[in-house]
Amino acid sequence: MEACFTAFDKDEDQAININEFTALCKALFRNEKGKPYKMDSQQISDLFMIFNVSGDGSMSKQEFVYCWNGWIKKIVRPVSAIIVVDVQNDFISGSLAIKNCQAGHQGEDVLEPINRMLDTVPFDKHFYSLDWHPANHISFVDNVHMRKLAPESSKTNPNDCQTYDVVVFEGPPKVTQALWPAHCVQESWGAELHPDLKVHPQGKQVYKGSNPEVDSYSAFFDNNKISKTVLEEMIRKEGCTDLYVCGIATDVCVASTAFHAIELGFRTILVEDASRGIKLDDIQKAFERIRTEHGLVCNSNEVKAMVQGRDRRPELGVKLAHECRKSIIYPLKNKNSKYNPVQNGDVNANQNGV
Ligand code: VGL
Ligand code: ZN
Repeated sequence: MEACFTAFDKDEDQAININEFTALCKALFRNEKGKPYKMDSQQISDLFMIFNVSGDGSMSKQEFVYCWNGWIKKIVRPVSAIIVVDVQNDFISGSLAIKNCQAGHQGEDVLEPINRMLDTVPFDKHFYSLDWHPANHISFVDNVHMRKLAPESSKTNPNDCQTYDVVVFEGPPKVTQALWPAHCVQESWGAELHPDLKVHPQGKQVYKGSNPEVDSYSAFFDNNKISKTVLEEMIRKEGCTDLYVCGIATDVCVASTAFHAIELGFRTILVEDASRGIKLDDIQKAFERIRTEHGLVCNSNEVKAMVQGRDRRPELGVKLAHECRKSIIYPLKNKNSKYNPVQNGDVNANQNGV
């Protein structure tokens, strides 16, 4: 910490100004070959404002200590987990084999990149989610007769309902549901992880979708966000900062897991070539949303350097800084301050330390 502070405090005024912070960002955010990532000055000054808590225009030693512990240290030494989503027989060669869906992806194509990452990347933790439905599950098209359809549903007669239709069930609670062929029925062959998928000896399995009345695309929460799985708790207990999400289906369970990971504050990386999906449009939309929410979409061969902290992406630095901002209590508005965080619209919420 000391050495870093001294190295970047070029003018030796015991504080880091915006120019010194710019040099720090340039040193911090580099690819594995040592080349700095391009960052615009707005991006850098937004980051600077987060850690210049007092808003006086320079980062004091005390402010730097927070920046070091909460941000720099984690960027240099992230704690990483891989979340392998639903690599189960039914999605590859069973009742919901995604090769029959619009994108024409082959589910088995996830196996090589996932296994290669498991073999070569030193993830700190390994998680495998399993879609795990009871036979009377709400998402199965053959079960549509079991529940009342709401008047506003696209189809109100169960006899008209087909696979992939999106219907509304009366409930209560009312629930919008896509209809799928029966899949991943608990204890069946289709629900087993694919036999060629490497299962890490310390890997943890997370079961989802076992409540007959609610579907669960994400490995964190059900689709109504009423109940959660054990995943978040396990990840927090391990102190993971970075989550690498991959598997099947990119635009359904992988995307939903990644969105929740971002929402929960984790630096989130969707591994594109280690995932296969259902609809091309939805896959692209998912990638765009991940990027706008300061997650990352990347390739399996880029993962090792990121996990080792040799390739450090500004996008993930920004995400972590936003999380830091949530836990900093900013001083109330000070009219004399040159860089007042309160003047920045979206920092406003922090006046009360929220
Ligand atoms: C999934 C549809 C239904 C998935 C699960 O794993 O992406 N898709 N249930
Ligand atoms: Zn399912």
